[in-house]
Amino acid sequence: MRVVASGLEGPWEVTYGPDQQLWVTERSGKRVVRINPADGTKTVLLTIADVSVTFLQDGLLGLALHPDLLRGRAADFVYLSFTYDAAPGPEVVSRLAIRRYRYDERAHTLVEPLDVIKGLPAYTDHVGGRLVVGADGKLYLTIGDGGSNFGQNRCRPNRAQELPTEATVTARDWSVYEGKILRINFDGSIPTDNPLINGVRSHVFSYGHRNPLGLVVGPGGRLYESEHGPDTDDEVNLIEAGRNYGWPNVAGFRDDKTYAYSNWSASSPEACASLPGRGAVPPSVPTQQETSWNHPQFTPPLRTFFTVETGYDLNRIGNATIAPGGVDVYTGDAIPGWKNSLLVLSLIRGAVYRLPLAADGRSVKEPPAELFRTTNRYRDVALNPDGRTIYLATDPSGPNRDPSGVANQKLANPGSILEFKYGN
Ligand SMILES: [Ca+2]
Ligand SMILES: [Ca+2]
Ligand SMILES: [Ca+2]
Repeated sequence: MRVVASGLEGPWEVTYGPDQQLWVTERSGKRVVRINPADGTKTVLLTIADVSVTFLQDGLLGLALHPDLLRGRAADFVYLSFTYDAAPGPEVVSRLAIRRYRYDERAHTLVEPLDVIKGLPAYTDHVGGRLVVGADGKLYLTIGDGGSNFGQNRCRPNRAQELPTEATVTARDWSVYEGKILRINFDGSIPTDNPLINGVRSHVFSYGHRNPLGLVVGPGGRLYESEHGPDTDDEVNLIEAGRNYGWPNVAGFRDDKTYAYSNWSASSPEACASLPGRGAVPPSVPTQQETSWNHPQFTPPLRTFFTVETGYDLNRIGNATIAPGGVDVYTGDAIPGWKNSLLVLSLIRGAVYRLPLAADGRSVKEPPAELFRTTNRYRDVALNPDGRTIYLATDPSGPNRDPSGVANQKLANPGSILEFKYGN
């Protein structure tokens, strides 16, 4: 392991560019930096003044490079996702946006901002914001459920199962996009071949997501995603058009283990706001077993971290979760046995989990192997095309957990890019 760069303000996306440089967003620093992986030299390409940072999940988030960047095809474009304040005045009304910039290769700056889409939902928890360009030349963006029906937001109805109508699409009311993965044309419009869901075509590609923080394009153009479960059942999913990934009716598999959907906002006759936030779920809150809900498009995960039996000790931090960050697919030949493996990052455990994919990419062959364990929170990953070199971005702060489940706030390499190299 080698520290490539440190002192970064929340590195959130790290992408290996066609210029053999690392392209990094700094979430709270509101900057895009280009880092030379050989010597750690940083060049600030852009600072976005109107990025809004209000808590530990929002700010400057995703970055996706146009497939023709630096190929002389007049498409030197970089796409960024970020939160901004949509209301004038002191109150912050957070929304998510995608903006395009052109990379000026000579000046090493990002210029000519053009908003692709604005007004997407962002709330005070579970923002999402991971952005990729699919093999089909469309933008894919993850949006979290806003933390609705959970913690401080438990009285806010969860909308991950709610679908756009013709009326909301016509009104450009994107608020219903909480808990969705979107598929978007480069100009922000709705692709004409997006799935019809309940008879409506919108930006929605898939739905029923909780806190999707990882998204990557794998072999065959298949999309793999990672998302946080509640206190069990973090998921790794194969994302396909029009599918329903279950949240909040199902966490992980439809197995009635540990999780049942208690809809706090529907509490009656006692209003949710009058209920205590701790302790057992009060009887006024309707609670539904996973198997009492069924949906023809329900799609279970490829793998959970972790599905445990009812009664398992969930009081120790991260006992049945890894809190997944970014995800990537290793497709090289250099590391024996690794070809076509998913690499899933953990925030809470400071580790990377390698999941070997079956030949058709539609299932995971073996249990995960744990790699690169350090006292850090791994936020995102990039792979060098040499197949030997893996870059990991680390959070500047936040909880980590030692193997016995004791929480630890002191991180070994906060706000850094770490390199792990195979062999030599
Ligand atoms: Ca990445
Ligand atoms: Ca799910
Ligand atoms: Ca379950």
